[in-house]
Amino acid sequence: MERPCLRSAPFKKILIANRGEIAMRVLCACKDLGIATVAVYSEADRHSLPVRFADEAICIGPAKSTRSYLDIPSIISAAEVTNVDAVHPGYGFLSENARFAHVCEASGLRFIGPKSDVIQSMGTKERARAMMREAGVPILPGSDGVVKSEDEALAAAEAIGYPVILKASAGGGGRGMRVVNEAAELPPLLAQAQQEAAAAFNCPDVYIEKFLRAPRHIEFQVLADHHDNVAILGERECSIQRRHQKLLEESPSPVLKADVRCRVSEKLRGAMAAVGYTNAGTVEFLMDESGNLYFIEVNARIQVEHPVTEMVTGTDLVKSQILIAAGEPLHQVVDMSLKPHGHAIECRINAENPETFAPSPGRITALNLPGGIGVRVDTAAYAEYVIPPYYDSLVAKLIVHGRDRSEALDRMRRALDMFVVEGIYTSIPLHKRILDHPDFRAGRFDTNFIQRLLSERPQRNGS
Ligand code: MV4
Repeated sequence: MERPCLRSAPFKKILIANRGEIAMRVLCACKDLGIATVAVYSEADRHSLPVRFADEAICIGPAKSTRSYLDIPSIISAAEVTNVDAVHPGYGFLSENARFAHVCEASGLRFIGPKSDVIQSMGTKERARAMMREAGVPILPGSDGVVKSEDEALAAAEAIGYPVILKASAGGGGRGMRVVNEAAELPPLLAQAQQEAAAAFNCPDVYIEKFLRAPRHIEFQVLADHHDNVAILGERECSIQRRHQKLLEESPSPVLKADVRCRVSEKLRGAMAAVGYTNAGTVEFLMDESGNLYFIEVNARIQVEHPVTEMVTGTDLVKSQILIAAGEPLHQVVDMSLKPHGHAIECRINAENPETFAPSPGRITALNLPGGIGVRVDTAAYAEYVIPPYYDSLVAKLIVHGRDRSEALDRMRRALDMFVVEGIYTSIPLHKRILDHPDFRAGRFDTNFIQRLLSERPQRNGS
C-alpha cells in the first residue's frame, strides 16, 4: 500500500552506518517515514551532506575506513550514546558482516538486514548454492560443495567438463576466482585460488563450477518479511561491467523471456522462504546463449543499482527494508497488485580517469545535475565538494525512466549531455560511448561488452 496503516512510527531513531549517496538515500527514506536520523562520519567526511541533513551527527574515527565505517565498536558506541532503535548499514562496509549484525542484535539494536545466521549462510557461496539447488532453483554443473583435495578437484572438473571456474567459498563479486581450461592447469590454479582465498577471506575453501565464457548477468530483487512472505520485484540486467565494477544497469532485462522470469521468480519465492531470508536482497544469475538462467550468489543487502527497480515497480525499497525490519507484513509494505511498467536505466557516474580508470578524487569546481521528466539523480556531491581519496569512486547515480527501452535510452543520452562535472574526471564520456553503440542499443551484449568496446578504437574525448 502507498501509505501503510501503522499503529505508530516503526522506529523512533535510526543510525545510518554508511556515507555518500547511500547515506543520503537512507536519510530520505527515514524522513519520509518520520523517523529521526543519526549520521556517522569519518574525519574526512566532516563536510558531507549526510552530516548536514541528519538530525544528529557523530564522528566515529579517522579517514581510513577500517578505523571508522568498518569499526564495529565505534559504530555500536555511536548507536548507544545517541539511543537509536535500529541501524541501517547501506551497501558495502558492514552491510554483509554477520558479526556486526549479531553485535547489533546483542546490543538491543535492530539491524536493518537479514538475521546474522542467514547473512553467514548466504556468504558461504557453496552453501547458498546447495540451498538453492534443494529448492529447485537452477544452478550450473559443479562440485558437490568444497573440493577437499587435488584429486577430488580433478575428478569434479572432468565430470563437469572444461572450462571450469574455481571460486572462493567466502568470496563473491569476482574476487578469488580462477578459470581452468584443461586438466594440466588445474593443480597450480587450485593452489593459487586456495592461497588467495585464505589471505583475503581467512578461509581457503574453494568450489568448482562450469565456466560460461560470455554470460549475461541478471539479478532478481527480493523483499521478504518476518512472516514467511516473499515478493520478487522483477530483475535487473547488469552485464555492462568493467573488472567486476558495474557501470550501467537496467530493468527489465532486454532479453529475459517472460516464461523464464515467471518460472525462476516462483522457485525463488520458495527458496528464500526456506532459508529464512528477511529484508531486501538480490539473487544473481548468469544467462547462457540459449537464455537459460543459473544461480550464482545471493547479495544480502540493498544494492547500488536498486533505483532501477524502484522506478519500474513504484516501490521504495529502502522504506520497505525499514518497515520489514520493524516487523510489518509484506502486504502493508508493497502493493503487489501494481504491475511493473516501462523501462529504467542507471549510469554510475564515477570519479575516474577515462583512459586509465584510475580514481580521480579532488574538488568539484562546477556541477550541473540533469533533471526533467523521468530523471533521478542519487548523489551526495555538490559544487565545491572535495571527493576524498579514501573511499570508492561513485559520485552520483543517474537514473532515468521511460515508457519503453528506446525512450529510456534517449532520455539517458540527453541527461548525460546536461550532466556537467568540472574539476575531476568522470565516467560520463564512457557512458555516452556505451549508449551510442549499436550493439548496446539493440540489446546485443554480454559481460565482455566493455572489454570489446575498449579494444575497438581509441576513445574520442567527450563524445
Ligand atoms: C562466473 C562466470 C562464468 N562462469 N561463473 C564474476 C562476479 C561473480 N559474482 C561471479 N562472476 C562470474 N562468475 C561461471 N560459472 C563469469 C563471471 C564473471 C562475471 C559475471 C558477471 C558480470 C561480469 C563478470 C565478469 C567476469 C566474470
